[in-house]
Amino acid sequence: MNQPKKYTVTAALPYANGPLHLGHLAGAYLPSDIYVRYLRQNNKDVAFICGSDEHGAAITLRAKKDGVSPQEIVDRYHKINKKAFEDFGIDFSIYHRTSAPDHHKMAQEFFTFLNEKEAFITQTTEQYYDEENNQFLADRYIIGECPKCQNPNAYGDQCENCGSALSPLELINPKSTISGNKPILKETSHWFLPMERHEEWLTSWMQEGKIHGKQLHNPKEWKNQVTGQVMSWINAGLKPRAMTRDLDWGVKVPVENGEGKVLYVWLDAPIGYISATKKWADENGKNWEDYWKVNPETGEADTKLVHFIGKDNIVFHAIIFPILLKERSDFVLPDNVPANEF
Ligand code: B3M
Ligand code: ZN
Repeated sequence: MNQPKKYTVTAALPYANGPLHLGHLAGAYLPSDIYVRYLRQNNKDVAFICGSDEHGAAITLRAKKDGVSPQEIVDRYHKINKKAFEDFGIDFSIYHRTSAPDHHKMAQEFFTFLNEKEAFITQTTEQYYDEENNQFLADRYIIGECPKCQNPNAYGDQCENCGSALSPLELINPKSTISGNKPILKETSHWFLPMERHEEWLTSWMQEGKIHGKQLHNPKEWKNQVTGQVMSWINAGLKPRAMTRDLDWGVKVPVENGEGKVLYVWLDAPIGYISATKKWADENGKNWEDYWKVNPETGEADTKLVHFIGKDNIVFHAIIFPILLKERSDFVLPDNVPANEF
């Protein structure tokens, strides 16, 4: 594999629902900053990308708790966290935010493109519903016992104890985190990413660094914890995963029948890396596509994409987002996903 002309280095977008802690810095931000400083000292062309992740249940639950709007929560913590990174000397090219209109536009264009090429399937399913608050419960709106490790406080989308990706219906003794009540089941329709369609290329990509025989990265450079966790999910059988939610805070679903629904935060947040790169590139006379797309003449990746994350985020950065990037067909895939303990 030839030396890349550019480097696109991303650091996990911290939720803007509270201050950073030293674990965040040690886990993703210091390692990424050290790597970028090394690249810059060697005169490499680097886009070092981060920003606030401003959608999802963590934000709206904090807003409910504080009796303010989600926008007031994210405005407060985007400012605090951006200054904390500056004070600590983490030298991002840009620290953007996913409540920004340009991000909503990029995420909606991404969703519409994938929807038009039928990368999603729509399904009507029964979902847990909090009658007291008239709200469907997904992700962190619902907790229950993890079916894999018996953690009593697993979330509707993930167990942070064993790292399993979950769906709310798998939780044992589920409860609403808003009212504490036992939820009822109610029908709703969503757009699902049929992840099972991608098991074959994901396996070859993860184990050999190859897709359709083309060498993309060196799998020996990946942490065993990352490849091991991805292969355990693939071997357990990937399932369709809902990519939209019945919520009002987030990126509105931009297609027919999307009223009252937003993009799942883990669909929109990684696209935040791309919208942040575009804002930075536009402000610096560069072309963002050079940092995210394959070279249209050669079909080769002229950039190396590296995602620095906490270990809870492996499934999103090494399975879900790569599927979305590959479905776009002209985007590069991550060359590495260094995951650390947060
Ligand atoms: N905000 C999870 C976290 O803060 C999530 C990362 C998004 S990176 C696209 O750990
Ligand atoms: Zn678990």
